[in-house]
Amino acid sequence: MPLTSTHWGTYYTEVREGKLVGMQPFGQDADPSDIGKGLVGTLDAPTRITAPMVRKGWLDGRKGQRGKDSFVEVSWSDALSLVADELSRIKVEKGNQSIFAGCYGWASAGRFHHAQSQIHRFMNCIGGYVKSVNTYSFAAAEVIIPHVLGDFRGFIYDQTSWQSICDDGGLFVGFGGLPLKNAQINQGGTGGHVQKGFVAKAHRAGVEFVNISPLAADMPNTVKSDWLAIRPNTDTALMLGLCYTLLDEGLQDSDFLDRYCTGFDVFATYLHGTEDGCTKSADWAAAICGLPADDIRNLARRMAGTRTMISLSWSLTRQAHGEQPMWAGIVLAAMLGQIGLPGGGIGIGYSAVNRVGYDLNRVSFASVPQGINAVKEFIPVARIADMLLQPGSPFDYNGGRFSYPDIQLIYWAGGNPFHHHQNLARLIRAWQKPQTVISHEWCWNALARHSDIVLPVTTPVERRDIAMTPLDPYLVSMEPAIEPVGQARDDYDIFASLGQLMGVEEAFTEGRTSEDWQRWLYELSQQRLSKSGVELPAYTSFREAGWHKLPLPDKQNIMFADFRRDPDQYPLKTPSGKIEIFSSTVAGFAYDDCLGHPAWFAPPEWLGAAEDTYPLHLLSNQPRTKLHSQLDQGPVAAAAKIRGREEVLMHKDDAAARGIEEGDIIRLFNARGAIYVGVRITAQIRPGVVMVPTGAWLDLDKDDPELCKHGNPNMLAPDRPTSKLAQGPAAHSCLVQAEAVDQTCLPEVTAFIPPVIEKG
Ligand SMILES: Nc1nc2c(c(=O)[nH]1)N[C@H]1C(S)=C(S)[C@@H](COP(=O)(O)OP(=O)(O)OC[C@H]3O[C@@H](n4cnc5c(=O)[nH]c(N)nc54)[C@H](O)[C@@H]3O)O[C@H]1N2
Ligand SMILES: Nc1nc2c(c(=O)[nH]1)N[C@H]1C(S)=C(S)[C@@H](COP(=O)(O)OP(=O)(O)OC[C@H]3O[C@@H](n4cnc5c(=O)[nH]c(N)nc54)[C@H](O)[C@@H]3O)O[C@H]1N2
Ligand SMILES: [Mo]
Repeated sequence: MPLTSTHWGTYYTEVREGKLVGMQPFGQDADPSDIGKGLVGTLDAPTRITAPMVRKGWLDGRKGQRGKDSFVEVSWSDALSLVADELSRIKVEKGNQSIFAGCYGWASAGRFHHAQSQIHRFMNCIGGYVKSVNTYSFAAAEVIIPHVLGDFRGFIYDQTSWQSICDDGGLFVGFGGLPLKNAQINQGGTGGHVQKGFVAKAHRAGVEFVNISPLAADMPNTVKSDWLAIRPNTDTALMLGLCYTLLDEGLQDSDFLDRYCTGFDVFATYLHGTEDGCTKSADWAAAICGLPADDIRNLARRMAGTRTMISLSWSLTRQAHGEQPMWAGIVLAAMLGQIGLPGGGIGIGYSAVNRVGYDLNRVSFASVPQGINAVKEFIPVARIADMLLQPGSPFDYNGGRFSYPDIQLIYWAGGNPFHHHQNLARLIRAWQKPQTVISHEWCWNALARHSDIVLPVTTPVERRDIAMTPLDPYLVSMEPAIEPVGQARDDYDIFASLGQLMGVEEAFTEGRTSEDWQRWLYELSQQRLSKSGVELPAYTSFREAGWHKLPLPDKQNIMFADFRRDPDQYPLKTPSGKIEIFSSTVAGFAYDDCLGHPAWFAPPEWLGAAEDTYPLHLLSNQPRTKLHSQLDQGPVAAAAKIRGREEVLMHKDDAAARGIEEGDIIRLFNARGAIYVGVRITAQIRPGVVMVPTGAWLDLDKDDPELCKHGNPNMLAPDRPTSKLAQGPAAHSCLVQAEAVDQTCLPEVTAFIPPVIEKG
């Protein structure tokens, strides 16, 4: 059976009569994910886009509305001419700075057919595009942490290894828990899932776990853990209460603070409330985060008394002031003085993806060269609706002041903004502004439906590729399982054809076929790895073998070990070379929503500000049965739905108070919109908190553009930046109300019924 690689693992593809009928686990994977089975039945389902499509209203002189119109099927040659002519026209009339191809998104695994790499290379060939910076995953961390630790990207996949925690750790404190459901994923693929095994091993080795989360399930029940059911978005207050307790009881490591940090004195003044008159004591924190003050004091003492790893979940960044829990968590770890020691210190995102805490050799694989973008305009990734609605308006970002470009054409490949963005009703309004929207998709999700021209693409199981990523030791030769469905083409071939029409074919392809590129990428990687002492088999041997595992290092990674050993020789890349508890750079930006040291800011929406209208805090976590919106149309995601709708976890008291019962479809709503979701009642969530996983394909009611019948939580989440510093997304700061509805007249779910298509 041919092998394939996905972001959720490596599988053998089982094919019968030209159809994919099974995804069999790869023998090397001790803990394979079921998500892959979600592909079965989707490839040629009605949701598949089988030919190029043009929105009817766009063809008829730009009438109608994106997202509501029918489509006209056209030939590839007509579709490509339309796209090339439109790109050329906009370039001439408005310039490349009016083309947005910042198109964020995960696309698919595979080093060559990576949609983002392809589109950005192509756009650079035709004169550039407005890009986006940072990610939806952890934008706030990407911007604040370089000020505090000197780097972010360098550290994120360099966390102290699980093996070190097993050998030397005593206590693991997870702010945002340790959600194993998320470790099913690894960007670019994985040959083996390791988090579950590591967590079990640490537990057997005697490491104790504390789950700080509104959700009990954020810690695997295989480890006995203390559950501190914190109010959402109050981790910074809890951390400050812990810091204050350490200081008050003389438990801080003053030598560490002196030698490795700067600015503790300013922070201590803040803890004591010298200026604002507010002592950040455990009692103060308790009132904010809804936990007993004694539990906070006890946790501080326990942390100071044992080797402690503080893990900060990436989700903490996706809330208002998401910079603060990252910074405060680092400062808390600095006060404990264990940064750079085996098994302790600070960690970011254990179990957020499979890679974190997995000892790997640092290797650098070749990737598709991106060329140079001649356009300098950019946006922080989550400011897309602001950009479309307010061209020319200024915005702050990391100390700079910029302005939003005036976008006339959007070109998207490999992401789904109607999955990832917040306040979707607002995005849809903003999305009507540009003259033209072009996308490459394989399925009729909301992105495809909201495009003017949709070009149908292949999926990874319909093309050859190589999975190789520095985030996993396995290289996988991805072999096609089936022929491309309908007229689907690879992103690369589409851009090569457009290149031909626009006179940049040679620049884009460099005369290489897909196969030539893959060999080129592999052999260049082979040369690079060889220089660092890692040998790869010859290209043809690798293809024949199907996969190759890189050797694992024989030493455990301990983040900041060098810095700890010799801070003069291995300074951090901060202005002081030390951990910046106070950053004069950030203070110098003079932002009212991000000071020079970590601080508590009450979010605009949280339980502390909840009133009768919207008394519940909505979290929208990563879904356990899919990756974002990918494979929501498949059988694995379907099995977790309640009568075809996304689930909501709700505390039994909140359900009882509203006359809601297990399995009911209910309406969640706020001023931004409403969704229908199916109820799962539990005692394992903090009362007052509801959780709807992300990923349900947007399915707007035809009479109510603010109602999603299928349960997409981004109808409710706010489109509000974390702060002026990072301008990151803040989905997790969201208040809602829930109500029972008449179960006998629910609107039909239509998410998976394709739009009306006319033959051209
Ligand atoms: N409320 C809320 N919202 C969130 C989050 C949250 O926690 N709460 N999390 C955020 C986070 S962390 C992230 S990373 C984002 C994720 O947001 P995205 O990465 O945008 O979500 P995906 O559904 O993975 O979108 C990938 C798209 O690429 C398409 N695709 C797959 N393979 C190919 C290919 O080969 N070629 C082309 N052209 N297309 C392809 C898929 O069909 C899919 O539509 O969501 C963010 N949104
Ligand atoms: N199965 C699956 N796994 C995935 C993904 C997926 O779509 N599906 N997406 C991948 C991607 S792109 C990313 S970026 C990572 C993200 O990884 P994370 O950011 O870790 O993912 P989340 O599930 O959003 O959040 C983790 C937990 O944090 C808790 N939490 C939320 N808000 C708060 C808070 O204010 N305080 C505290 N203490 N806890 C809080 C939630 O209960 C949640 O279960 O996941 C990756 N893994
Ligand atoms: Mo993410």
